[in-house]
Amino acid sequence: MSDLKSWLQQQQKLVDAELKRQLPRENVRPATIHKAMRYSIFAGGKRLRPVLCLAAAEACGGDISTALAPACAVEIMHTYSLVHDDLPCMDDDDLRRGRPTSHKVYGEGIAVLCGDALLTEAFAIIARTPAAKRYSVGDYVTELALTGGSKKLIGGQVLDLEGEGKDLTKKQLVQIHEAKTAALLTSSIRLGAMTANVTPAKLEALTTFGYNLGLAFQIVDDILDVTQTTEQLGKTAGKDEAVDKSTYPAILGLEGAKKEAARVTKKSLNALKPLGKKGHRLEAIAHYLLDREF
Ligand code: GRG
Repeated sequence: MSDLKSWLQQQQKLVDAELKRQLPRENVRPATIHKAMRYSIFAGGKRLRPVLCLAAAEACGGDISTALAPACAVEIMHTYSLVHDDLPCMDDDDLRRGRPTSHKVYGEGIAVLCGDALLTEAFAIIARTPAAKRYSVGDYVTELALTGGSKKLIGGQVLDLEGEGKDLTKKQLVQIHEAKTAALLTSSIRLGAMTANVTPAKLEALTTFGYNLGLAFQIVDDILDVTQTTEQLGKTAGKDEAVDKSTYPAILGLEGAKKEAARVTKKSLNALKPLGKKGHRLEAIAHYLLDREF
């Protein structure tokens, strides 16, 4: 585990350095928007999506430096989704990554524009990824666009909004989370693998891995909302229950949700078999995410 932790820290540093290089500096005019973009990006996220992108590239025999552009792009898209998700017209949250949310600091107008600017920047950055033999730059851009679009991230948010105040079934909950959470995790992995010129069969296996890992990640996120404190999470704990949101613990009970997280993680691990020993890092990340405390 300490081996994994130090590898993760190393990759997080690489990603942060690349994000610092790629995003416009704070003094570029108009400074407010660039300050807001950097404020949310460098607020201390776990960098899970970029790290998965790099680990997938490595697992497919690729070069980590080639996968840095998509790694940054997925983190930037993720951060945009958090900035918009926290807005008063969405989840209305005051705290994110241990800091006041974007609209609390910069006001709603700038927070909306900050999300828009981050989303746009994600595409500028992914377009700089070197093409592989099997995958063109257009393939990378399409992958990210489909994930950010109305059938995945945005669609999931729509289902989430429409589900407010209703008792959802487990099936409905899965539909929301496969679009809202699992899709971007899956694409992060796929993009890393694509930069390594992954074969179609292994890409399929990694897609199944990402889907199940994404669902397990969300189940654990729901559990932590119940079991951890605001300080530990860096975002408002107990929020789901306070707004009567349908979650895995609400539907399955806390123990049932824990069992479900373990079951889905096992499915993700089974999917890694075609990668053989090269899948060891992804395997370790899956275990780590199941046991995480924030
Ligand atoms: C609001 C138009 C609009 C779009 C955004 C996809 C989406 C719609 C919002 C998603 C926001 C969200 C809370 C998704 C759930 C996934 C999740 C558990 C996010 C938190 O991810 P972590 O724990 O966060 O990796 P850090 O801060 O560590 O990066």
